[in-house]
Amino acid sequence: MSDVLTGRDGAVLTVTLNRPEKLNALTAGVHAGLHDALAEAADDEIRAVVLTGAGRGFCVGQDLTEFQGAARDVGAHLRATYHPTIHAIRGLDKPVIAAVNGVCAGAGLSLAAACDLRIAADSATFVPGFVSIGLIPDSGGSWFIVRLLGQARAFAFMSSGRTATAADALELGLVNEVVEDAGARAAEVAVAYAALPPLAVGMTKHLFEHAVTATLDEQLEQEAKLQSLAAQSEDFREGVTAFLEKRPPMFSGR
Ligand code: LHQ
Repeated sequence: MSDVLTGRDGAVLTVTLNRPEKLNALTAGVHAGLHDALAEAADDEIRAVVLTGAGRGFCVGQDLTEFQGAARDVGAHLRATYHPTIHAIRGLDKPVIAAVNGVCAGAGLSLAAACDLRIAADSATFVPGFVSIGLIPDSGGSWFIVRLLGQARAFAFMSSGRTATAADALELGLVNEVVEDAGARAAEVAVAYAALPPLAVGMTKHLFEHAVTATLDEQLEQEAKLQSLAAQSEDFREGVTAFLEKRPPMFSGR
């Protein structure tokens, strides 16, 4: 059985980390599967992606047995495996929704934080992980988590090693929603995205990323640039026509 499974349902691609007995700890094999899955997600037919884990875990980060006793260059490992995964998620012109079905730790937390939305099961837990084993947040964890939580709460949480419940995570701003069945809710949200104009959704994703480091003038300019493109799309014409004709729009993605 493959370490990463993909399944298509219409325009939604679900990517499932599949090492349930190890709470979906990340090995070289999982990384390879994840890279292939995210390449599949770039297909124009796919309009939303759900990332989840099999069994009772979402992902507990690096498989520590791979590093045990070995004098590995961790920096090189991060650059070669984790960084392309994070870039692939951020680079996709469509939403990636983490369905956090269970425990989420270390680089698994970074992976969830790299997604556009996080929907947590009420049984999910969030474990900073890194500090408890003498490491610092990696795989974008420091970049994403400070943006989600703000500096004071990001430092307090990530340096504490303290496990956050799903309710804590919601309060911290780490997750968007807490529900009983994260997979079912994420599928519902993904289907809703699939009905929206994909160019506008994708550009909105990139626009908010740009806003994080831009000045007001740079952001106004970026909005003007992307709005010119959006306004040239068939989907903009369809959106306005459907509104005027009082019917639901059908967006083609062009
Ligand atoms: C695991 C793991 C695991 C292997 C559970 N590895 N097997 C570092 C280095 C290099 C490059 C990249 O980045 C990083 C950053 C990282 O991600 S470092 C890793 C950070 N993660 C952790 O430190 C989490 C370690 N795990 C735990 O603290 C616990 O397992 C938690 C609190 C997540 C869950 O506890 P339980 O619910 O009690 O489950 P468990 O501990 O019994 O785990 C179930 C199985 O999964 C068990 O295997 P076994 O064969 O004994 O049943 C664990 O050994 C295995 N597992 N995490 N990261």
